[in-house]
Amino acid sequence: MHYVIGDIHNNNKKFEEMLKKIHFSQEDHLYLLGDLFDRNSWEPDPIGVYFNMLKLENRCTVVRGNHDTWLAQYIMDYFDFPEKERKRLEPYPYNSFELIMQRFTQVDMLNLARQIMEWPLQICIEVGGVKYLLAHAWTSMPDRVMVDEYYLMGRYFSGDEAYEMFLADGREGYISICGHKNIMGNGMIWKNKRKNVYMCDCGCGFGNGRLGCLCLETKEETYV
Ligand SMILES: [Mn+2]
Repeated sequence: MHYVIGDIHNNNKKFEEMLKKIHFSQEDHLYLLGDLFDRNSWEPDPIGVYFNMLKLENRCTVVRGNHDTWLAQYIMDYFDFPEKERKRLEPYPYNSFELIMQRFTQVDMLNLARQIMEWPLQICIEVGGVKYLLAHAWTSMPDRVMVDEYYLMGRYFSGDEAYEMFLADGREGYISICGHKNIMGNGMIWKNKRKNVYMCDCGCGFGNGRLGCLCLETKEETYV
């Protein structure tokens, strides 16, 4: 089976719980829709999320989210800055940088940042004869490559009208699956009437949120 999981946001406990609940096996493949890091004020575990993702090896594909990008860019900027002057840098506005700094060396951190920046902004896959576009905030037709912010930020980049149109119509010939925003604020995967857009962020970064998982073959939704 092919599974898609939205924004994990440092919630390693729910990530592990989900893999157990869907009985994720050697034959399965997992797509993560970005925003693995930041948020979760009660039990944040960015390194746990990262190692669990690494453990899945080639059974896991990650598309990059805005928070992943911001973290990677901050890490690179931080170590580019002369050591004595780093105190003058604005602190990273979320918790992941500080938490990872407590355990990773400079080399580890820069490797993490480089790896994050290699995660694609959009992937196009075919499962059971159906074509899918997977991106963090919204998708483009594969032959129309847009700037990073387009895929990372969705409505903030494009304006509300274009975003509403995307949610209503999707992309012709594809099922689009994104994360980034829990559309109804109810901790559920959202889908449009045409069933060609699925929004999988279920608010996992927030105390009352959940982690959602969509199975591509069955369209079954699983929540923890
Ligand atoms: Mn996001």
